[in-house]
Amino acid sequence: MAKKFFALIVVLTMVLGITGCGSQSTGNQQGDTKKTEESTEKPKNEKLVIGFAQIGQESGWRDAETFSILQEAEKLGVDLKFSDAQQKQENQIKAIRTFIQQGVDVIGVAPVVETGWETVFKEAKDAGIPIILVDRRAAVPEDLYASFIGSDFILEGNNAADEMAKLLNNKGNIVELQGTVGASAATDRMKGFKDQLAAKYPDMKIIASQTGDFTRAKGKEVMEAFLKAYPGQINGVYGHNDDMVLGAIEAIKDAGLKPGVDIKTVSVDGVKGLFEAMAAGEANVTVECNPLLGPQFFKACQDLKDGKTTEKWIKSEESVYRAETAKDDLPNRKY
Ligand code: GYE
Repeated sequence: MAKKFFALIVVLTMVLGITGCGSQSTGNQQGDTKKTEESTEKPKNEKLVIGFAQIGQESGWRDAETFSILQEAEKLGVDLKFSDAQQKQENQIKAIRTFIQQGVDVIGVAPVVETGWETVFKEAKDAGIPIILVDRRAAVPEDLYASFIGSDFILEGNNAADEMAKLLNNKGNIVELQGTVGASAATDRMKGFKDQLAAKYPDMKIIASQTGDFTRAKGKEVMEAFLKAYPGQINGVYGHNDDMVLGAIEAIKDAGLKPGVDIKTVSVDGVKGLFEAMAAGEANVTVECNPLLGPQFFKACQDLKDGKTTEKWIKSEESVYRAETAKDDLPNRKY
């Protein structure tokens, strides 16, 4: 599956002329320049010209989102300038500044962390370029972005806690694998889970909580440390994403325990790998978070270009999936 995905990325990269880092246009720059010389007014792009400042490639979820954006851009014939920030906010800010200089119609950004965006968003606003927040939020005044497209992370955290309570019969010790520190998806998934325990499950305790940066490798590393620090005491692991729990499953097995049985798992995303783990009896629940945001993103871009207003929060519709139905669910999963 991973191979197939990367083969498709390679094909799209060739078709769209996109590089892994930095930003490149997919359109005909010469043609655009000519038009500028001929007309006195600021030229209106006929084609939708979009800049997208992606975070990186930290998880299967992120790869699926990137693929959805690239695929939809190709389908619609969008001139997409795509940048991969390799997890660094400074790279995302640089990319946004480049997009402003290039005069794109709309800028999409998946903010790696929540704070530190105000200055660059203001620059985009002054240049008349709307910002769409994709999949993570930024802590900025509402007039600095047009829409947020994505999930309710607090609700995901609440749902994860309810699922963990069912698995543990309302009682037990939980360790938490946090996402990237300062990312809205991590902050709110942590809060949603914690608040639900406080409100409904007084006998369930988070005994340790540490960041695994949304990656499988770090999820494994942190789980190894938890297993050493709390031998025989961990009843459940809550991961802010599936990749980290897939890493934790390896650590649990290495410690001679049965993941999904001795230590229950609940995580967020709904990637295929986690369904496979559930089907194999090694994971218990995933709270879905939809990464296939390409179609909604470009629809909002087009609306903004056409002078229409878009909803402030374009919410994703999501479900909860459990091990019991994983085998039947697997063939229908799209990411
Ligand atoms: O859950 C995680 C990814 O921002 C919602 O980022 C997204 C999160 C997703 O790395 O797997």
